[in-house]
Amino acid sequence: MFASMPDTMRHPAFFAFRFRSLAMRCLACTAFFLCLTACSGRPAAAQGDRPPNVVLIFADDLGYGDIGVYGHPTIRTPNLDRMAAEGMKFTQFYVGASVCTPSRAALLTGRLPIRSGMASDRRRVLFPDSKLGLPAREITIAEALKEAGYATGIVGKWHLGHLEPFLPTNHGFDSYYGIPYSNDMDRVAGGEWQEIFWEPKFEYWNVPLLRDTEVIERPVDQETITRRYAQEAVAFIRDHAGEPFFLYLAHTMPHTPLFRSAAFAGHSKAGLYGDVIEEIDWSVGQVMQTLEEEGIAENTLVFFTSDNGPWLIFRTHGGSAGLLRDGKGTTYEGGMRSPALAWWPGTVPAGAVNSALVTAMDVFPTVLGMAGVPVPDDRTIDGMDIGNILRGSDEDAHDMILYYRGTRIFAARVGPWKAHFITQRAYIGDDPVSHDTPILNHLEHDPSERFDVSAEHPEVLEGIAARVAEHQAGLDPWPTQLDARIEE
Ligand SMILES: [Ca+2]
Repeated sequence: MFASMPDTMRHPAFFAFRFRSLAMRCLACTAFFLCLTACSGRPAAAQGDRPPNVVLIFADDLGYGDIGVYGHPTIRTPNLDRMAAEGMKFTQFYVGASVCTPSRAALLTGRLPIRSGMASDRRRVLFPDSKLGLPAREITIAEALKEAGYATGIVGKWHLGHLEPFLPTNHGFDSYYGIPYSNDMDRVAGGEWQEIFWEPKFEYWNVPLLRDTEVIERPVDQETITRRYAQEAVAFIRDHAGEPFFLYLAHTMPHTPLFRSAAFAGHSKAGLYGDVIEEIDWSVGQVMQTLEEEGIAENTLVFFTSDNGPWLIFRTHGGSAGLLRDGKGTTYEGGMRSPALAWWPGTVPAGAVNSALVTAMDVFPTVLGMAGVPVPDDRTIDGMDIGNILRGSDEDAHDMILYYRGTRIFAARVGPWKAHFITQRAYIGDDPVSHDTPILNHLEHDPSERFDVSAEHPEVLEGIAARVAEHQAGLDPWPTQLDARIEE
């Protein structure tokens, strides 16, 4: 739609003005929604030439096996299950890294973390003493959509730099409500490891809650955080229902320490972890219900996924990757394959199950494509526009998935075949093991990565190695931003 507009009409201020004046006119009617419907002669949801809204919901450390529609036997997730029943469920969706910071960078920029400097072999994520964050040269989804007149908001965990130059409001978001890094950082009290995580009190962690760039609560009351994120998300949607918007709802949970509000205490058969997931599921329902009440569900893509796999060292507080091997921190499937659901009534076909190889980095070019925003051509974008897949095409997206750990490629998948060049457990303290003959798994026959078939398929290994070498020859890494610490 933007191509045919005069330049002044493409300016964000124009959109703000246009929609403000529309809202003023509609307030004269008895109800804003009725006005939109009656004045245009069609439902508000079918505002034909308006680009779609995007709600991107990102759970933290939620595993592939942790929700009902992905097979968990006792965690009940009726709202996520509804997203799948009325939308699309992906079974081979990959994130850009198996830990928070690089995974979030990949999601928001469409690029492998090594290209943005958000990968390191020393410090895998940002910490409260980190000096840097996502470089200003990176373009986030929010920045790109803001240029096209979208209202942009983030509710939740950022983890791409907690100092002001790196905060969301300096990366394209109009508003920010949330925590700047993980909820287990900056611990100031409590006893033994087991004790503090098994009987957590939020006062043990001096984690701040920010509104835009101001700390409004410290330590943040983590018991109510999921509920408050839902309230903020609902308010954002209601405030911006009359204009295109992008909402990034990045949950703090179920990253340990686990907290849920009183209403969800004892809610799940699956214990505390189940309570936490069921509250997140409730929050997803709040988002869907609000979109429906505002009459904009049919003009909104809701996409749900998780930043990395379950944190298995936390046992029953750490979730499950289902039949996938291992979890957070590793380059096994359980670390980097996440549940992913797309819901967009009338556009994404209902009840679709898609096994195409797709990645979190695809979100960037896909939503830009929907918004009519050109994908930046001055840098490598690793994601692909999967708009056709979301509309039901059975075409393939990627044929290769790279499993980086820090700055090194530990494994690569081409088609169904995955070669492990290096393997390492997540947090147990053992060293990486390089394999002279890489381990080879056929992921579609052997999703749990149990059977090494390298001896039978040397030509497959050669093919994968050649593809990786080609990737590395064209790589444009950016110096790591994760190692620098604030001077004491
Ligand atoms: Ca995480």
